[in-house]
Amino acid sequence: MDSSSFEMCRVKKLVFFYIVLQCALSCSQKISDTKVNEPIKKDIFLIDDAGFENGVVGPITQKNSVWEVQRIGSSTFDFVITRMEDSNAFAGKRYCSLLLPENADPSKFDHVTIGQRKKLQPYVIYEARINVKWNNPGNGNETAIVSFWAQHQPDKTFAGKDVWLKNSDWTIISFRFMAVKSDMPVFIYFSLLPHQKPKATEILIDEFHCEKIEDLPIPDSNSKEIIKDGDFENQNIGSIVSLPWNLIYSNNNMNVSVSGDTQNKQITMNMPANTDNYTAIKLMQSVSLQKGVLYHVKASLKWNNFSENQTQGIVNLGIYHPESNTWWGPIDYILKNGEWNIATFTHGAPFDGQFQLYVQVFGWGNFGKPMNVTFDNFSLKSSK
Ligand SMILES: [Ca+2]
Ligand SMILES: [Ca+2]
Repeated sequence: MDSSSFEMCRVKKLVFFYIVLQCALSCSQKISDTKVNEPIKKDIFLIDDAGFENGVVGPITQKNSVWEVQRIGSSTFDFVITRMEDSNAFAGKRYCSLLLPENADPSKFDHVTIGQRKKLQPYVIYEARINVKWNNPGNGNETAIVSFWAQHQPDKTFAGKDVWLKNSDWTIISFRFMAVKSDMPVFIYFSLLPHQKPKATEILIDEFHCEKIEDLPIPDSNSKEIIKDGDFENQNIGSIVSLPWNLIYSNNNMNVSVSGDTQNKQITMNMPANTDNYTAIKLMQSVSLQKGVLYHVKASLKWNNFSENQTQGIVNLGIYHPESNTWWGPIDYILKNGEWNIATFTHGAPFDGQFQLYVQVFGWGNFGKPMNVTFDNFSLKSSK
Protein backbone atom coordinates (compact mmCIF):
# COMPACT_ATOMS: atom_id res chain seq x y z
CA MET A 1 0.00 0.00 0.00
CA ASP A 2 1.59 3.29 -0.98
CA SER A 3 1.35 6.43 1.10
CA SER A 4 -1.50 7.91 -0.94
CA SER A 5 -3.51 4.74 -0.44
CA PHE A 6 -2.86 4.92 3.24
CA GLU A 7 -3.92 8.53 3.29
CA MET A 8 -7.13 7.66 1.54
CA CYS A 9 -7.71 4.68 3.79
CA ARG A 10 -7.35 6.81 6.85
CA VAL A 11 -9.61 9.50 5.57
CA LYS A 12 -12.25 7.08 4.45
CA LYS A 13 -12.33 5.51 7.88
CA LEU A 14 -13.15 8.84 9.26
CA VAL A 15 -15.77 9.68 6.71
CA PHE A 16 -17.34 6.27 7.23
CA PHE A 17 -17.90 6.88 10.90
CA TYR A 18 -18.79 10.48 10.29
CA ILE A 19 -21.66 9.17 8.22
CA VAL A 20 -22.63 6.82 11.04
CA LEU A 21 -22.80 9.88 13.22
CA GLN A 22 -24.71 11.91 10.70
CA CYS A 23 -27.29 9.15 10.41
CA ALA A 24 -27.57 9.05 14.18
CA LEU A 25 -28.13 12.79 14.19
CA SER A 26 -30.54 12.81 11.28
CA CYS A 27 -32.32 9.66 10.23
CA SER A 28 -34.04 11.51 7.42
CA GLN A 29 -30.84 12.14 5.48
CA LYS A 30 -31.51 11.70 1.77
CA ILE A 31 -29.15 9.71 -0.37
CA SER A 32 -30.27 11.24 -3.65
CA ASP A 33 -29.02 14.74 -4.19
CA THR A 34 -29.67 15.38 -7.82
CA LYS A 35 -32.55 17.77 -7.22
CA VAL A 36 -30.20 20.59 -6.35
CA ASN A 37 -28.12 20.05 -9.44
CA GLU A 38 -28.96 22.34 -12.29
CA PRO A 39 -29.45 20.94 -15.80
CA ILE A 40 -26.16 20.22 -17.47
CA LYS A 41 -25.44 22.97 -19.95
CA LYS A 42 -22.80 21.16 -21.94
CA ASP A 43 -21.46 17.68 -21.60
CA ILE A 44 -17.71 17.46 -21.72
CA PHE A 45 -16.88 13.96 -20.62
CA LEU A 46 -13.50 13.48 -19.00
CA ILE A 47 -13.56 9.84 -17.87
CA ASP A 48 -12.42 7.23 -20.38
CA ASP A 49 -14.41 4.00 -20.74
CA ALA A 50 -17.14 5.56 -18.57
CA GLY A 51 -19.70 2.92 -19.54
CA PHE A 52 -17.22 0.01 -19.21
CA GLU A 53 -18.01 -0.91 -22.84
CA ASN A 54 -14.35 -1.01 -23.99
CA GLY A 55 -11.91 -3.68 -22.92
CA VAL A 56 -11.67 -7.28 -21.93
CA VAL A 57 -14.54 -8.89 -20.02
CA GLY A 58 -13.09 -10.27 -16.76
CA PRO A 59 -10.93 -8.83 -13.96
CA ILE A 60 -10.03 -5.17 -14.44
CA THR A 61 -6.36 -4.38 -13.91
CA GLN A 62 -4.12 -1.38 -14.54
CA LYS A 63 -2.55 -3.37 -17.37
CA ASN A 64 -5.71 -4.23 -19.27
CA SER A 65 -7.71 -1.04 -18.75
CA VAL A 66 -7.60 2.73 -18.29
CA TRP A 67 -8.80 2.29 -14.70
CA GLU A 68 -6.72 2.54 -11.55
CA VAL A 69 -7.86 -0.16 -9.13
CA GLN A 70 -6.78 -0.40 -5.50
CA ARG A 71 -7.15 -2.88 -2.68
CA ILE A 72 -6.80 -0.85 0.51
CA GLY A 73 -6.39 -2.13 4.04
CA SER A 74 -4.78 -5.45 4.95
CA SER A 75 -4.16 -6.52 1.30
CA THR A 76 -4.91 -10.10 2.26
CA PHE A 77 -8.56 -10.31 1.22
CA ASP A 78 -9.72 -11.54 -2.20
CA PHE A 79 -9.53 -8.66 -4.65
CA VAL A 80 -12.21 -8.78 -7.34
CA ILE A 81 -13.14 -5.90 -9.63
CA THR A 82 -14.63 -7.28 -12.83
CA ARG A 83 -15.85 -6.02 -16.18
CA MET A 84 -19.12 -7.87 -16.77
CA GLU A 85 -21.32 -8.33 -19.83
CA ASP A 86 -24.92 -9.41 -19.27
CA SER A 87 -28.41 -7.98 -18.88
CA ASN A 88 -27.53 -6.33 -15.53
CA ALA A 89 -25.86 -3.37 -17.30
CA PHE A 90 -27.41 0.00 -16.51
CA ALA A 91 -26.63 1.15 -20.06
CA GLY A 92 -25.05 -0.57 -23.04
CA LYS A 93 -23.93 -4.17 -22.64
CA ARG A 94 -21.25 -3.95 -19.99
CA TYR A 95 -20.69 -2.65 -16.47
CA CYS A 96 -18.29 -3.13 -13.56
CA SER A 97 -18.76 -5.31 -10.47
CA LEU A 98 -16.91 -4.59 -7.21
CA LEU A 99 -16.87 -7.40 -4.69
CA LEU A 100 -15.88 -7.09 -1.05
CA PRO A 101 -15.61 -10.69 0.17
CA GLU A 102 -16.50 -11.97 3.61
CA ASN A 103 -12.78 -12.22 4.46
CA ALA A 104 -12.38 -8.43 4.14
CA ASP A 105 -11.77 -7.17 7.69
CA PRO A 106 -13.78 -4.09 8.79
CA SER A 107 -11.36 -3.49 11.69
CA LYS A 108 -8.53 -3.05 9.14
CA PHE A 109 -10.85 -1.01 6.93
CA ASP A 110 -10.33 -3.39 4.00
CA HIS A 111 -12.01 -1.95 0.92
CA VAL A 112 -11.71 -1.62 -2.84
CA THR A 113 -11.48 1.43 -5.08
CA ILE A 114 -11.65 2.21 -8.78
CA GLY A 115 -10.99 5.56 -10.41
CA GLN A 116 -9.03 7.73 -12.81
CA ARG A 117 -6.63 10.67 -12.40
CA LYS A 118 -7.37 13.77 -14.48
CA LYS A 119 -5.80 17.20 -14.73
CA LEU A 120 -8.47 19.79 -14.09
CA GLN A 121 -8.67 23.56 -14.21
CA PRO A 122 -9.83 26.17 -11.71
CA TYR A 123 -12.80 28.41 -12.49
CA VAL A 124 -14.61 25.44 -13.97
CA ILE A 125 -17.40 23.56 -12.25
CA TYR A 126 -17.14 19.81 -12.57
CA GLU A 127 -19.72 17.20 -11.77
CA ALA A 128 -18.74 13.64 -10.90
CA ARG A 129 -21.61 11.21 -11.38
CA ILE A 130 -22.01 7.45 -11.18
CA ASN A 131 -24.82 4.88 -11.34
CA VAL A 132 -24.56 2.27 -8.61
CA LYS A 133 -26.55 -0.80 -7.60
CA TRP A 134 -26.26 -3.04 -4.55
CA ASN A 135 -26.54 -6.45 -6.14
CA ASN A 136 -27.02 -8.64 -3.07
CA PRO A 137 -29.30 -7.03 -0.48
CA GLY A 138 -30.18 -9.66 2.07
CA ASN A 139 -26.51 -10.55 2.58
CA GLY A 140 -26.94 -9.97 6.32
CA ASN A 141 -26.30 -6.24 6.39
CA GLU A 142 -29.11 -3.73 6.17
CA THR A 143 -27.14 -1.37 3.97
CA ALA A 144 -24.09 -1.28 1.75
CA ILE A 145 -21.76 1.67 2.15
CA VAL A 146 -20.12 3.22 -0.87
CA SER A 147 -18.15 6.40 -1.34
CA PHE A 148 -17.53 8.70 -4.27
CA TRP A 149 -14.82 11.34 -3.95
CA ALA A 150 -12.37 13.53 -5.82
CA GLN A 151 -9.00 13.90 -4.12
CA HIS A 152 -6.97 16.93 -5.12
CA GLN A 153 -3.47 15.52 -5.33
CA PRO A 154 -1.19 18.47 -4.46
CA ASP A 155 -2.95 19.55 -1.28
CA LYS A 156 -4.66 16.24 -0.42
CA THR A 157 -8.04 17.84 0.09
CA PHE A 158 -11.25 16.10 -0.89
CA ALA A 159 -14.70 16.67 -2.34
CA GLY A 160 -17.50 14.15 -2.27
CA LYS A 161 -19.63 11.94 -0.06
CA ASP A 162 -20.38 8.52 1.32
CA VAL A 163 -23.78 6.93 0.63
CA TRP A 164 -25.60 4.07 2.33
CA LEU A 165 -27.50 1.96 -0.22
CA LYS A 166 -30.63 0.36 1.18
CA ASN A 167 -31.99 -1.67 -1.74
CA SER A 168 -31.07 -3.00 -5.16
CA ASP A 169 -32.32 -0.02 -7.18
CA TRP A 170 -29.86 1.69 -9.49
CA THR A 171 -28.99 4.96 -7.71
CA ILE A 172 -27.25 8.02 -9.08
CA ILE A 173 -24.58 9.53 -6.83
CA SER A 174 -23.15 12.88 -7.82
CA PHE A 175 -21.30 15.86 -6.47
CA ARG A 176 -19.89 19.09 -7.85
CA PHE A 177 -16.50 20.60 -7.21
CA MET A 178 -13.85 22.98 -8.52
CA ALA A 179 -10.16 22.29 -8.90
CA VAL A 180 -8.19 24.92 -7.04
CA LYS A 181 -5.03 25.13 -9.17
CA SER A 182 -4.25 24.94 -12.90
CA ASP A 183 -3.49 21.50 -14.29
CA MET A 184 -4.13 20.10 -10.86
CA PRO A 185 -4.31 16.31 -10.93
CA VAL A 186 -7.43 15.03 -9.25
CA PHE A 187 -8.14 11.37 -8.47
CA ILE A 188 -11.85 10.73 -8.99
CA TYR A 189 -12.69 7.42 -7.36
CA PHE A 190 -15.47 5.16 -6.21
CA SER A 191 -15.05 2.82 -3.23
CA LEU A 192 -16.97 -0.06 -1.75
CA LEU A 193 -16.44 0.36 1.98
CA PRO A 194 -16.61 -2.30 4.70
CA HIS A 195 -19.67 -2.60 6.87
CA GLN A 196 -19.88 -3.20 10.61
CA LYS A 197 -20.38 -6.91 9.96
CA PRO A 198 -18.12 -8.64 7.40
CA LYS A 199 -20.46 -9.98 4.72
CA ALA A 200 -19.75 -10.56 1.03
CA THR A 201 -21.06 -7.44 -0.71
CA GLU A 202 -21.37 -6.84 -4.44
CA ILE A 203 -21.86 -3.42 -6.00
CA LEU A 204 -22.42 -2.83 -9.70
CA ILE A 205 -21.39 0.46 -11.29
CA ASP A 206 -21.94 1.93 -14.73
CA GLU A 207 -21.76 5.35 -16.41
CA PHE A 208 -18.93 6.70 -14.24
CA HIS A 209 -18.54 10.28 -15.40
CA CYS A 210 -16.77 13.49 -14.58
CA GLU A 211 -18.09 16.32 -16.70
CA LYS A 212 -17.20 19.90 -17.19
CA ILE A 213 -20.44 21.70 -16.30
CA GLU A 214 -19.62 25.35 -16.59
CA ASP A 215 -16.70 27.66 -17.39
CA LEU A 216 -16.72 30.70 -15.14
CA PRO A 217 -15.01 34.07 -15.39
CA ILE A 218 -12.28 34.77 -12.86
CA PRO A 219 -14.14 36.83 -10.26
CA ASP A 220 -13.06 40.29 -9.19
CA SER A 221 -10.69 40.08 -6.29
CA ASN A 222 -12.58 40.78 -3.08
CA SER A 223 -10.98 39.50 0.06
CA LYS A 224 -13.67 40.59 2.50
CA GLU A 225 -13.85 38.39 5.60
CA ILE A 226 -16.97 36.21 5.55
CA ILE A 227 -16.66 34.50 8.94
CA LYS A 228 -18.21 36.46 11.77
CA ASP A 229 -16.60 36.41 15.22
CA GLY A 230 -13.76 34.27 13.87
CA ASP A 231 -11.61 35.28 16.85
CA PHE A 232 -14.44 34.55 19.36
CA GLU A 233 -14.11 38.00 20.91
CA ASN A 234 -17.94 38.33 21.00
CA GLN A 235 -18.26 35.19 23.14
CA ASN A 236 -18.50 35.27 26.94
CA ILE A 237 -15.92 33.38 28.97
CA GLY A 238 -17.57 30.65 31.01
CA SER A 239 -20.79 30.76 28.94
CA ILE A 240 -22.09 28.44 26.30
CA VAL A 241 -20.95 29.15 22.74
CA SER A 242 -23.42 31.54 21.12
CA LEU A 243 -24.30 32.77 17.64
CA PRO A 244 -23.02 33.17 14.98
CA TRP A 245 -21.40 29.88 16.03
CA ASN A 246 -23.39 26.69 16.55
CA LEU A 247 -22.53 23.54 18.45
CA ILE A 248 -23.84 20.11 17.51
CA TYR A 249 -23.41 17.30 20.04
CA SER A 250 -23.93 13.64 19.38
CA ASN A 251 -24.13 13.13 23.15
CA ASN A 252 -23.42 15.19 26.22
CA ASN A 253 -20.14 13.60 27.30
CA MET A 254 -18.24 16.29 25.48
CA ASN A 255 -17.40 19.57 27.11
CA VAL A 256 -17.03 22.87 25.28
CA SER A 257 -16.09 26.19 26.80
CA VAL A 258 -15.23 29.74 25.87
CA SER A 259 -11.65 29.83 27.12
CA GLY A 260 -8.69 32.23 27.13
CA ASP A 261 -8.97 35.65 28.75
CA THR A 262 -10.75 38.91 28.03
CA GLN A 263 -7.87 39.98 25.75
CA ASN A 264 -8.03 36.85 23.62
CA LYS A 265 -10.98 34.47 23.77
CA GLN A 266 -10.92 30.99 22.29
CA ILE A 267 -13.07 27.88 22.14
CA THR A 268 -11.86 24.68 23.81
CA MET A 269 -13.40 21.27 23.21
CA ASN A 270 -12.70 18.39 25.57
CA MET A 271 -13.28 14.77 24.62
CA PRO A 272 -12.66 12.29 27.47
CA ALA A 273 -10.53 9.16 27.10
CA ASN A 274 -12.24 6.08 25.66
CA THR A 275 -14.84 8.04 23.74
CA ASP A 276 -16.52 5.70 21.26
CA ASN A 277 -16.60 5.91 17.48
CA TYR A 278 -20.08 7.42 17.43
CA THR A 279 -19.45 10.42 19.65
CA ALA A 280 -18.49 13.84 18.37
CA ILE A 281 -18.94 17.51 18.89
CA LYS A 282 -19.01 19.97 16.03
CA LEU A 283 -18.55 23.72 16.01
CA MET A 284 -19.86 25.32 12.85
CA GLN A 285 -20.91 28.57 11.23
CA SER A 286 -23.22 28.93 8.22
CA VAL A 287 -21.75 31.03 5.46
CA SER A 288 -23.21 32.34 2.23
CA LEU A 289 -20.87 31.59 -0.67
CA GLN A 290 -20.86 32.50 -4.33
CA LYS A 291 -20.60 29.99 -7.15
CA GLY A 292 -17.30 29.99 -9.00
CA VAL A 293 -15.32 31.75 -6.29
CA LEU A 294 -12.25 30.18 -4.67
CA TYR A 295 -12.20 30.76 -0.92
CA HIS A 296 -9.16 30.64 1.29
CA VAL A 297 -9.97 29.05 4.66
CA LYS A 298 -7.83 29.33 7.76
CA ALA A 299 -8.16 28.15 11.36
CA SER A 300 -5.81 27.89 14.35
CA LEU A 301 -5.82 24.71 16.42
CA LYS A 302 -3.85 23.64 19.48
CA TRP A 303 -3.86 20.16 20.95
CA ASN A 304 -3.52 20.85 24.67
CA ASN A 305 -2.98 17.29 25.86
CA PHE A 306 -0.40 16.23 23.29
CA SER A 307 2.21 14.08 25.01
CA GLU A 308 4.98 11.65 24.20
CA ASN A 309 2.44 8.89 24.75
CA GLN A 310 -0.12 10.26 22.29
CA THR A 311 1.68 11.73 19.33
CA GLN A 312 -1.09 11.97 16.73
CA GLY A 313 -4.63 13.26 16.99
CA ILE A 314 -7.29 14.05 14.41
CA VAL A 315 -9.62 17.03 14.21
CA ASN A 316 -12.18 17.15 11.39
CA LEU A 317 -12.10 20.32 9.34
CA GLY A 318 -14.02 21.19 6.21
CA ILE A 319 -16.95 22.81 4.49
CA TYR A 320 -20.31 21.06 4.18
CA HIS A 321 -23.20 21.83 1.83
CA PRO A 322 -26.41 20.43 3.36
CA GLU A 323 -28.50 20.82 0.21
CA SER A 324 -26.29 18.50 -1.87
CA ASN A 325 -24.89 16.55 1.12
CA THR A 326 -21.33 17.19 -0.04
CA TRP A 327 -18.10 17.69 1.92
CA TRP A 328 -14.96 19.55 0.84
CA GLY A 329 -11.64 20.17 2.56
CA PRO A 330 -9.00 18.24 4.49
CA ILE A 331 -11.92 16.35 6.16
CA ASP A 332 -9.49 15.23 8.84
CA TYR A 333 -6.61 17.39 9.98
CA ILE A 334 -3.75 15.65 11.79
CA LEU A 335 -2.23 17.23 14.88
CA LYS A 336 1.28 16.06 15.77
CA ASN A 337 2.37 18.55 18.42
CA GLY A 338 1.10 20.69 21.24
CA GLU A 339 1.80 24.00 19.49
CA TRP A 340 -0.59 26.29 17.67
CA ASN A 341 -1.16 24.94 14.14
CA ILE A 342 -2.59 27.05 11.33
CA ALA A 343 -4.71 24.88 9.03
CA THR A 344 -5.38 26.28 5.57
CA PHE A 345 -7.17 25.04 2.48
CA THR A 346 -8.87 26.40 -0.62
CA HIS A 347 -12.52 25.75 -1.28
CA GLY A 348 -14.11 26.29 -4.69
CA ALA A 349 -17.85 26.83 -4.28
CA PRO A 350 -19.79 24.98 -7.02
CA PHE A 351 -23.12 26.48 -5.91
CA ASP A 352 -24.47 29.80 -4.71
CA GLY A 353 -25.92 29.50 -1.23
CA GLN A 354 -25.44 28.32 2.30
CA PHE A 355 -22.46 26.21 3.33
CA GLN A 356 -21.15 25.30 6.79
CA LEU A 357 -17.56 25.78 7.88
CA TYR A 358 -17.00 23.22 10.65
CA VAL A 359 -14.47 21.72 12.99
CA GLN A 360 -15.19 18.57 14.92
CA VAL A 361 -13.58 16.46 17.62
CA PHE A 362 -14.59 12.86 17.12
CA GLY A 363 -14.04 9.56 18.92
CA TRP A 364 -13.37 7.79 15.66
CA GLY A 365 -9.78 8.03 14.46
CA ASN A 366 -8.51 9.00 17.90
CA PHE A 367 -8.54 5.44 19.29
CA GLY A 368 -9.72 6.28 22.78
CA LYS A 369 -7.24 9.12 23.29
CA PRO A 370 -8.47 12.09 25.27
CA MET A 371 -8.53 15.14 23.03
CA ASN A 372 -8.51 18.65 24.46
CA VAL A 373 -8.26 21.10 21.57
CA THR A 374 -8.43 24.90 21.49
CA PHE A 375 -9.58 26.81 18.40
CA ASP A 376 -9.14 30.43 17.38
CA ASN A 377 -8.86 32.80 14.41
CA PHE A 378 -11.17 31.27 11.82
CA SER A 379 -11.12 33.03 8.48
CA LEU A 380 -12.80 32.51 5.12
CA LYS A 381 -12.04 34.98 2.32
CA SER A 382 -12.34 34.89 -1.43
CA SER A 383 -8.96 34.48 -3.10
CA LYS A 384 -7.50 34.33 -6.58
CA1 LIG B 1 -22.33 0.23 -19.66
CA1 LIG C 1 -9.37 34.90 19.95
